[in-house]
Amino acid sequence: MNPIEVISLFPNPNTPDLGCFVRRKHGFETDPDVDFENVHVDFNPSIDFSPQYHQAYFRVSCGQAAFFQRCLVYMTTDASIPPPILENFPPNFVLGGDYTPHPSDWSRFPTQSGQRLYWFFGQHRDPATTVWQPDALVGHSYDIYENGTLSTVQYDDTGGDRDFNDLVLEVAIVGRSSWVNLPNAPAQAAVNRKIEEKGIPRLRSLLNKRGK
Ligand SMILES: [Ca+2]
Repeated sequence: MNPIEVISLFPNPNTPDLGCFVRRKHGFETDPDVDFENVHVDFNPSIDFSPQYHQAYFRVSCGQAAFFQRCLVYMTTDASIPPPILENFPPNFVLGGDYTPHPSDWSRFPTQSGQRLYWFFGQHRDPATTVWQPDALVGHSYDIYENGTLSTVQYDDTGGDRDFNDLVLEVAIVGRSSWVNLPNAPAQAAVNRKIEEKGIPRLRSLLNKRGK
């Protein structure tokens, strides 16, 4: 088994442990390198943050939409866009759904190493119809933290008013260190030998008295 796929070797908190805010790299903008039509891409390693291991978190933070809003989330190892045919290639996560947007809990992938790309497809549906539509536009702001990065991703559903507030996500990439790589405390071995000689006999004696 590949040790990096064993999630128990890494911390796995429910919320992204980004640490303290460091600086805002840029405010809201549509970046033609990572924002395409209704698709936003986050990736790691990046020029701002390149830990050996990383973990991606994402949630709906809000949205002011008359339509239902959802976001399909995919992870890939290269820059090939995941196909839209859900029957053949289901998303790894779906945020939102058949309701107008409201804040969600954080979802997350297991810790990864190497290059990973995270794709966020914003879509909407008029409740009076049955067909989901791609949103028209997406952009994001980008903040640097001690232990990661945070994108605030904002979609405009029809592109009619370009207010970019119909669906708002937060996407965090945090750094991870494996407990396997904890540095040793060399003096602990001598302490353990002392406990083995003097302490363990007392412990065993105590265990034998239990229940008598
Ligand atoms: Ca709008």
